[in-house]
Amino acid sequence: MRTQIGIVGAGPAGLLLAHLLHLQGIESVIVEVRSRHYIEHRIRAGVLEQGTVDMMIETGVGERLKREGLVHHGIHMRFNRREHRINLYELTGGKAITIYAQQEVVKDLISARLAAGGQIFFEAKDVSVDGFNGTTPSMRFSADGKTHELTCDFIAGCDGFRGVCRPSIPAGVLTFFDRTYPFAWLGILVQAPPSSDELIYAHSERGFALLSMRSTEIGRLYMQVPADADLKDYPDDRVWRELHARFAIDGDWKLTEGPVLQKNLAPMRSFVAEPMQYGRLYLAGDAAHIVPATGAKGLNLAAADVRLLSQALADYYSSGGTRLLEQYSQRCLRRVWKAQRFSWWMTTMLHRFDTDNAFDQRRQVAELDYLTGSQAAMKSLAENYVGLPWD
Ligand code: RFL
Ligand code: PHB
Repeated sequence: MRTQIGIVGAGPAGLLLAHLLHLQGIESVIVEVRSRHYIEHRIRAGVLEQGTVDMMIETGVGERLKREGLVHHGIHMRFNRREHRINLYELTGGKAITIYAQQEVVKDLISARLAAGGQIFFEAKDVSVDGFNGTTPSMRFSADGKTHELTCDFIAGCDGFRGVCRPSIPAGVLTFFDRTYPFAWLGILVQAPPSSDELIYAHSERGFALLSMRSTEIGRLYMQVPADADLKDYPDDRVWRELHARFAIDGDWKLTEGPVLQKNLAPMRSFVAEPMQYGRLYLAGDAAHIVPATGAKGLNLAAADVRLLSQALADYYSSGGTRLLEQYSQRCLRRVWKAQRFSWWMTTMLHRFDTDNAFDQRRQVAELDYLTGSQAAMKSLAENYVGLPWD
């Protein structure tokens, strides 16, 4: 089997890359370890930046997003039992975020890809990549009971943080930058109308909590728990009790409970691998970098990476030029590091650290107080939150 671009992973990065390449007349094949059903139901991100939304609409995969996505013009910050709204729309000259679940993005991209005759191998086993340090990259995998070898011009490693592409790069080539946090997020999906029209980021002495949603009928709530927390220690009533306490404000606001449809834990980590390329293997999305979810940036960064990669590959196939391919890593990393900084800042401002003393806690509250009282500070948050310009 032969194609132009071999793509490992059918997450947002791999699927969007295949779609953007197709629009430029470039062929690709995607190889994915999980089943279609699994990736179409994996619950993860919810917040799309303005640029990600615009890109989906402009490239013809935004019809359902336009119909079903919830456009939000602001977010709320809660601390000291009070709520403060940040008007993203006004502070950014008319930009917004859209709530549209990652698995819906994945569904839309899979159906567009298959409708265009694209090939995706689901439930592939023993996926490996080879030859990318020379001129003949290849991928091997088994699917449908057969072993396949796919030769290609380039490989795109879009296989997430635990994929095979990054570890296939020889030792010593990449430099890793990382930070782990002493907490994780416990997330619940709730069958009840969200208790706020807009997201609420809550700082409290008991730790961070976040109110988000998936639709007008389904809520999504998160709370900070210790990094080694075990779900069995968090029955629903304990989670609700904790959420009520963390969101509490003076006034008559109430958190509406409902049946918990799903409960999971997500680790918090910052990670960057540099450079994002070796030979003819290009890394994109979580395969190259991870941000703590507090900034809602991971999926959006994956979209920004593959936008640049598709442009660089289009330039290569149309003119033979390699300049954009050579610049790929450097151009991505400028944006990645800004998102790293923002996500780290949001995380450290809002979470409770065991090592914090009373000074640190006062300082955190002062930071939130400054943020919500300063147009300049709110504008800085807003422009990062809705998404920095692509380049
Ligand atoms: P993915 O989505 O992990 O996709 C990688 C795909 O590769 C497959 N794979 C392999 N395939 C073939 N061979 C192998 N050896 C393979 N190994 C793995 C996997 O099965 C998978 O299908 O990476 P991608 O495409 O880079 O996308 C990144 C995003 O998924 C991620 O950054 C976001 O979910 C992060 N994130 C958020 N991002 C946002 O932009 N906005 C948000 O609101 C937001 N909220 C979140 C989040 C992540 C969270 N968790 C669970 C960590 C909230 C949470 C709780
Ligand atoms: C979500 O809705 O899943 C979500 C929202 C905001 C975040 C992270 C996750 O910062």
